Amino acid sequence: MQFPRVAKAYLAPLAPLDDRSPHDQERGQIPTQLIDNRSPVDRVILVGAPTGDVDSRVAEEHLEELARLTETAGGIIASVLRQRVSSPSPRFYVGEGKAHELKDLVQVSGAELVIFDEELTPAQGKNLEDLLGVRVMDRAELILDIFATRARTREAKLQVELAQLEYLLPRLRRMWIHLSRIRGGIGLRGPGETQLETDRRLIGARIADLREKLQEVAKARAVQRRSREGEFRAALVGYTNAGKSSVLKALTGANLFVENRLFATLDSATRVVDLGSGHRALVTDTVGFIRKLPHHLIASFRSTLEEAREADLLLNVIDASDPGWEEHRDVVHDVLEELDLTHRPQLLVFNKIDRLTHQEELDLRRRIRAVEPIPAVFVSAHRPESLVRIRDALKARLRARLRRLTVSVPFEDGETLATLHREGEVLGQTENGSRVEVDVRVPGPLLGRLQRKPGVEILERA
Ligand SMILES: Nc1nc2c(ncn2[C@@H]2O[C@H](COP(=O)(O)OP(=O)(O)OP(=O)(O)O)[C@@H](O)[C@H]2O)c(=O)[nH]1
Ligand SMILES: [Mg+2]
Repeated sequence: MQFPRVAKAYLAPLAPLDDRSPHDQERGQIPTQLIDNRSPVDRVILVGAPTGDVDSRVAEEHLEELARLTETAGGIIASVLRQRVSSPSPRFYVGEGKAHELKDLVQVSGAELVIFDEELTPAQGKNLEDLLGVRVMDRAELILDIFATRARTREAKLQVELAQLEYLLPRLRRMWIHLSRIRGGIGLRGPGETQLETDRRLIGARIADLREKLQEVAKARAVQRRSREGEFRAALVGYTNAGKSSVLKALTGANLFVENRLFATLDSATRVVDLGSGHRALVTDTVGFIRKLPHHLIASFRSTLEEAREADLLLNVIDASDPGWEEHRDVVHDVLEELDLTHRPQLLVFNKIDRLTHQEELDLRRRIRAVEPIPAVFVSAHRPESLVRIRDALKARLRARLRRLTVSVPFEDGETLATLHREGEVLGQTENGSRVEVDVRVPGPLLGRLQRKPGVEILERA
C-alpha cells in the first residue's frame, strides 16, 4: 500500500518513528512515518504580503524573522518579494500580476521553494503551486517542519507528528500532486478519489493512535507532577530566543541547550534553583513562542505546557534588546491566553540588558514602571549577579506561601532541629523544659514530614 510521502523541502532525516505496539505492528493497519522529512537544501524565495494596516517597519521585522526561520530549517534565501495587499485574493493570496512576477522570479533565480509569511488556504497553496511549478509553503508549515527536525523526546515527536498530520489532512490533494511531480512528472492530475479516501482514512487512524499515546504520556506527567506537589514551582515562558534557557542555566549552573537560533528548546526541562536559607524552587524551561505559531502545534504542546499551568509564578522572559519586543510580548500574551494561563501570577523578566546602553536601560525601566501593571525585573543572563533580582522575586513569592508555625521538638531530637534550620526559615527558638519551641516558616512538604515524626508537636501560630 502506498502512503503519500509529503516531501519536505529541506530537512534532515528524522529517525524512523515506530512506536507502535508489537500488536499494532503485526496487524500492520496503522501506518507510521507518514511524513518524510528528508530532502536537499533548497534555494528559497520569501514572500511578504502584509495587509494595508501593518506598519512597514513591523512588516520588515516579520520578514527578517521568516528569513531566520528559513535558515534555521537549512534553506538558502535566493530572493524576497513584497506586496501590500488590501485583502488577500482567494486565488493566489497576492494579486494576479504579482503572482506572475513571482513565477518569473522563480525561473530566474532557480528557486525550488516559495515560502509565504502569511497563512495560505489549501486552495491558494494549490493554485500557487500549479502556477509556479515549485513547492509552496506558509510560515505555519515551515514552523512545523522545524519542530519536526528538532523534536528529541518521544513526547515531542508524537506531538509534532500529530500537528503535522492535522495540518496535512485538508491539503492532501495538493501534497499528492507535489509528490507526483517530484517522482518524475507522472502528471498533475493527482490521485484518484479512491486513493485520497484511503489516505484520509489511514491518516485519520494514525491521528487517533497518536492522540491515545499522548494521553498516556500526559497521565505519566500528571503522576510526576503530583510528586512535586507542595514544592514551589515557576515556569519560564516567552518568545523564542528571548533567553529562557540561558536564564535557567545561569540560575542553576545546569547544562541546558542554549543557542542563537529559533526553537532551541522543544522539551520542557525542570531544574532545582537554590534560593538560600533552605528554600528552593523548581523552575521549568519551556518551548518558545513565535507569531503565527500553528494552532495545531499549540494544541499539541498543551500537555508539555501543563507545567506552566500549575506554576506558582510565570517568569515571562522578554529580549529587551530586540526592537520587536513589544510585539513579542503581545504574541506571548495571546498564546498564554489560548492556553488559559493569563490568570497565573507573572513576573516580567527583561533579559539581555547588557546589550542596552545605560540610557536605554533607564528609559525602559521608567516606561515599564509607568505603564506596566505586572511586576518587572531587568537582568542579563550573561551577568549572573543581576539574576539576584529573579531570586529575590522567587523568594518573596515562596515566602508568601510558607506556613509560620511553632514546632515543639524534644531536646535530644537534633536531626529534626537541623532539618528545620536547613529546610525552613527559623525566626527564633526558646527552650521549654525538655523541649525546644521553634518559631519557623516551613514549606508544605516539610510540614507533612514533621506531622509524621514521633515526638514532634506542631502548634499553629495565631
Ligand atoms: N547578550 C546576551 N545574550 C543572551 C542573553 N541571554 C541569552 N542570550 C543569547 O540569546 C540566544 C538565545 O538564548 P536561549 O537561552 O537559547 O533562548 P531561549 O529563550 O531558550 O530560546 P528557545 O529555546 O529557542 O525558545 C543565545 O545566543 C544566548 O547566548 C543575555 O542576557 N545577553
Ligand atoms: Mg530554550
